Amino acid sequence: MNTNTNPTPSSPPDSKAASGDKASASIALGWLHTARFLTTAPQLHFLPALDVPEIAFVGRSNAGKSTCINTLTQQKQLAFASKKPGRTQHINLFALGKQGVTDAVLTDLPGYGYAAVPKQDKIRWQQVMANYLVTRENLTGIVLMCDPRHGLTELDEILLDIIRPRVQEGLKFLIVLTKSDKLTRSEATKILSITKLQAGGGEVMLFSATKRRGIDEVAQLLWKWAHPQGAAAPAPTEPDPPQ
Ligand SMILES: Nc1nc2c(ncn2[C@@H]2O[C@H](COP(=O)(O)OP(=O)(O)O)[C@@H](O)[C@H]2O)c(=O)[nH]1
Ligand SMILES: [Mg+2]
Repeated sequence: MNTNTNPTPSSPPDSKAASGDKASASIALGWLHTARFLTTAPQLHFLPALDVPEIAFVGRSNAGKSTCINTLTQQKQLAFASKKPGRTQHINLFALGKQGVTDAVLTDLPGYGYAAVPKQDKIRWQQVMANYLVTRENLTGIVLMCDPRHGLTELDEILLDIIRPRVQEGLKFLIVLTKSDKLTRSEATKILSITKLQAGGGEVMLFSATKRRGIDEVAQLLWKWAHPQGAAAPAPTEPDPPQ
């Protein structure tokens, strides 16, 4: 049996790897918990120019983006989770970093595809988002939230086309399949492999805020994106340096 086919990413088979994973997951989650509101802007040119790594969260309205951000940061109200999709119309920036020293920024981009938003507003927001994704200089990674019961929609595909050139140049990319608690095990396995084919060089992870699945894995990946040199935290898989 190949243990790699296990669709539940939170149960690594090897106990040594598991303890290393636990340590780095707790570093990553501690770091994400430092998230604090930085600024909000209705358009790209109002955003401050920054030189720390920036990770953007994007996705259709109702995909579970706010819930995912709140879960990762372990803060109930950081991103506004709403039963009325389409209401978050600003780009919101959150600073991350211990001791108040910002070493990365999370960006919550407005959800797209909500039917009740007037067409002009939709077009304007698609332009703001495309502009951001193409031109934001310190953008290091993009996390695309997708409700796996709907799969990647036309607007998600447009977004993938927009970011493809930057992904080819090294921009990190992750598709988070949210609400995975709504899927059976075999549905989860299937949608995971289909989405991996569509991800064009990006990673894909199953996630559930309610069942608390995939949290450690996503947190660790974001930490790595923001700390490519492994700064300020021991790499748990490395042997101890000689005394
Ligand atoms: N079952 C389940 N529902 C979720 C999960 N994450 C979000 N939701 C629900 O999906 C809806 C949309 O979530 P929200 O975070 O506001 O989505 P956003 O519009 O993408 O920010 C809300 O009713 C959430 O309670 C999850 O992991 N499991
Ligand atoms: Mg939201």
